[in-house]
Amino acid sequence: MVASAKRKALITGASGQDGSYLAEKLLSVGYEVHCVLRNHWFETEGLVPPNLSISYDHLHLHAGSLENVLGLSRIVREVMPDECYHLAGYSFVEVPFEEEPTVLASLVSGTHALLAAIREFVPECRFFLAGSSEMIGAAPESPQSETTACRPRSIYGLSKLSGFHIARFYREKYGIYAVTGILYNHESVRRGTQFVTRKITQGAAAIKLGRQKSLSLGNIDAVRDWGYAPDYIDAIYRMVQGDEPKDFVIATGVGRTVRDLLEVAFGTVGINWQDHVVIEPKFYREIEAVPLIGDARAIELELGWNATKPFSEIIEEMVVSDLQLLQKA
Ligand code: G4F
Repeated sequence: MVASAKRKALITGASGQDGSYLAEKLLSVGYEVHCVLRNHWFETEGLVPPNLSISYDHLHLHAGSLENVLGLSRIVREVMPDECYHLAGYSFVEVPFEEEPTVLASLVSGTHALLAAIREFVPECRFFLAGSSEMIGAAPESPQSETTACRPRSIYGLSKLSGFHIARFYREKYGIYAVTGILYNHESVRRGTQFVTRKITQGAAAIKLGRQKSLSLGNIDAVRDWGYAPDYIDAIYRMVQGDEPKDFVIATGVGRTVRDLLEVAFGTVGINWQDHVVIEPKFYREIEAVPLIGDARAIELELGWNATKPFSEIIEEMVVSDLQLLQKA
């Protein structure tokens, strides 16, 4: 009897929050998982990206980067994936002026290189691009859906919107199954500490343990639609398994302020946040006239997806994890 071949998935950005959860999910459902990691992860023997510590031994690793388009093309040709999940790229919305060319060029040329290689070598491969609510930017309405006009307000948002159009173009012109998830903020214990959720949960934990006295933040009236990262991985997976290639908004539909976040995080450790939070202009960003809140009814209706974890549980889980991490350190 011939064993049936495993489906092969290729993930860029695998060492990040989303990539690492996706790698675990795909392994758990029987995929052969190939990951593109930046060269520096291969330079020191035994160095394992922390987010991949659970799945690392089961992954096939390839050194590559968005800037090395020939390298990306070669990886696609070697792996011949059934599914390609393109999650790599700059993820912080505030891009320093000097880095604008790199952020824009890497996302555009990296997305194009992957799709061009798919078209040439493995046209049946399904392609997913991690888009962002920042593609929509200055929204004319709230909540925003797949039909909301896009007017990015950052180079980051503009680069994601360009990637979205490259994927759409390859779908319409070449018949590639290429889709973009318009992802709103999604958090977990693996979130980077530069993002406001983790900055606050880590800060609350450090203050509770007496390791830190204050926490400096920007605009605490800013509103975001915060969901749970593993839920968003489920949405991404469903999009790639769909009957037809379609782009979807992935969001909870509920907006909260950074103040709400402070209440839950500091409440988890029984501390009054007002006694510790300092507002610093350097972290300030303009507030959107219309808040970025997503309308995910299309993916709920068409793919049966739902957000499962309430905001307060996500933040409590992050605070508890940060307490444990700091106690171990
Ligand atoms: O956590 P943030 O830095 O996330 P942001 O900018 O919304 O971007 C995240 O979500 C996007 C999807 O919607 C992704 F595309 C993107 O890659 C990333 O994952 O900031 C959230 C809010 C902002 O309104 C910011 O002004 O928190 C506000 N904020 C207030 N004080 C702060 C701070 N943000 C940060 N990072 N640090 C502060 O001290």
